[in-house]
Amino acid sequence: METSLPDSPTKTGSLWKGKAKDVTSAQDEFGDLNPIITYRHLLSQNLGVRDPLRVVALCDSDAFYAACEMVRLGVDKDTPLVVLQWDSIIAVNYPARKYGISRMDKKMDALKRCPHLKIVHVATYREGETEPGYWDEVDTNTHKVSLDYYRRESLKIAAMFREMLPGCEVEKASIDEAFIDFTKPVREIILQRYPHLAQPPPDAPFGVETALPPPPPIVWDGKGAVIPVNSPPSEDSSITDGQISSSSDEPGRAEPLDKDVVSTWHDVALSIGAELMTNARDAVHTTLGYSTSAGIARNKFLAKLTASYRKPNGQSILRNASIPNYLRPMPFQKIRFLGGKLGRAFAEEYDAATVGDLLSITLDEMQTKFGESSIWVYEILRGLDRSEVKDKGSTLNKSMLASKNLPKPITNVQEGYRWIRVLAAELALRLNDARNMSPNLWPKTLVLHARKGYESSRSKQAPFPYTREVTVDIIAAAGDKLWKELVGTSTQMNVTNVQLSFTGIDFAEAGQKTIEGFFKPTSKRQRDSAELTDFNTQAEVGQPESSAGDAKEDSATDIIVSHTCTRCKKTLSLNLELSRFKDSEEQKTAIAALIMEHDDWHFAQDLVREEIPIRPIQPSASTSHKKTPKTKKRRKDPVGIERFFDRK
Ligand code: DCP
Ligand code: CA
Repeated sequence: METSLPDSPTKTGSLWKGKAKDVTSAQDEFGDLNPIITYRHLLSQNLGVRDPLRVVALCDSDAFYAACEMVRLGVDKDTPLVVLQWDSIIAVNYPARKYGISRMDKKMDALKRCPHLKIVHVATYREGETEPGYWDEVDTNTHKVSLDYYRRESLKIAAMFREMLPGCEVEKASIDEAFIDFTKPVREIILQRYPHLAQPPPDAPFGVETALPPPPPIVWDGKGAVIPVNSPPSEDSSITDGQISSSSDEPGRAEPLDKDVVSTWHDVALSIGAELMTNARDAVHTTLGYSTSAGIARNKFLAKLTASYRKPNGQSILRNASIPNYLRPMPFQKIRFLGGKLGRAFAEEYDAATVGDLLSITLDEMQTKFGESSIWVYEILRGLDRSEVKDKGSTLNKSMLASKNLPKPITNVQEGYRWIRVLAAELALRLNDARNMSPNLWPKTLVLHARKGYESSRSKQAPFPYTREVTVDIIAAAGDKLWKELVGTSTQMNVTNVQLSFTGIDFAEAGQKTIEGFFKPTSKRQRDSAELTDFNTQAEVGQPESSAGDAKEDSATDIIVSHTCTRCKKTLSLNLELSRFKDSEEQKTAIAALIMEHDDWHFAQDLVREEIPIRPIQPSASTSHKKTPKTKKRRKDPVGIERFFDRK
């Protein structure tokens, strides 16, 4: 979309003026770093990822889990603190990092380095408890880690960004990171501050296609560290997690400015993005107590690389002009997705270590050796990333998973029930958290996975009926049922990982607001879709069809419910003497109990006749996970770049 005009005014202010050779190579290698920005670019509403005024930030919380614990405990900001998960340190606050403590250390080693270190073990679910807690004694054999508190704090931070940054797109990228697209509000602010740009002057030679006049000087002070154009990152920089970070203790310190590099309108846009980012980060700090670090650049990939240039509590800006010297010395294997097999293959193939080493490889050559999709690598090495910042805040999280690796494997059926209860507690808490925002969320399916050693897992699933209150008991009862099915007649097993998950989470519609919705569909079609196949049954109703669709949460007092089992065709009726049931919840529980009881009866019958239609987990490794030919799908061998990624 960018327009190149031969005699554009900004052309004379080229970043690469006087360095003809550099102009060619940098522009070739890194795309158009100084595109001509016209009135049309500024006045267009929606230029998307090709917008030459695009401003994206990545904001990452500093020492996040440790910061959450500091907020919870109200400890002083200078107290060294680490968060422990069993024996391993998973988060280290910055005061503790001064003692040389890192995430890889063991608790005892960390204490040797800093005897007054505050050590907090992450919250855990303890068997029999419905809420996670911080206990004096934790044991991986009986407890399960809970990250719920960190998730909640993370949601608060994202909500504050959304509130503070109207018009920005905010995409939560991980538990402590968010991408923010500032392009839209930045464009509005440019137009407010420089109203003469609202339309091209009457003598503009190309109308809206005329380039904007030269930008005003930019005051970068207080906006963050501007990554230098001409010098590579300073000596004390180190690269962690694919990002260059500096050991500077001066958060927000600006680099000396590159005097000979002319500012562009994109720089103006970056500086405005930086102002907005600073305000939002300050709000998070003062209101919620979390310090963050941000990187601001032309796209997501570069914003992420920039975010850890100054940490903690820092903000860094990568001007387009600084991209070449910032990227060239970077070890490419530190870039996300280039750390594994693929990165090693590139390193070997081209005897290369840095991004600069790979820039001479043509796209053709790369694609011949690594497949068509390696265009992705080709572009990333050049700092090009066209991925959008997408606010998924309003999109529903379709699933929730509670998982436990079992250092002490489950060896008998009873132990399975215990773990299912622990996992059910986590799911109940997470679903109810989500229901605080959207009260009618309905996880339509409950899935139980069990894995033995390194074998692929086996699973069972069943529809999960809508209930207004989803308690640990309800989930555990449904989970127990799946466990029963999964283990079948086995008395011995060796399960090393167990997972319980909700999938197909959706908003329940009016007619499905309670389980009653299952029992009083209005039509055949609705009846067919009102599966309750958890119990291999189909619901039927003795209610006049006309009023059946109007189910309200508490208005089920006059419903007559019956239920036909698809296995034996027996009709189970809940004899509704109205006075027996206080409310619809009780009715619901009663019918569910009736069905479960009936299903249990079938289960017992099957056991006696050994007719259980599922395969038990066998203790023997050689036979247990063989799939029947029917279910076995032949996996296509990976081709091209896919060869370098492990299938999970
Ligand atoms: N985390 C974890 N195990 C890892 C990496 C991270 O449990 N191997 C958790 C703990 C971290 C949180 O995720 O607090 C965020 O991870 P970061 O990599 O962003 O690390 P921090 O936020 O702790 O530190 P930094 O200030 O370097 O971002
Ligand atoms: Ca972080």
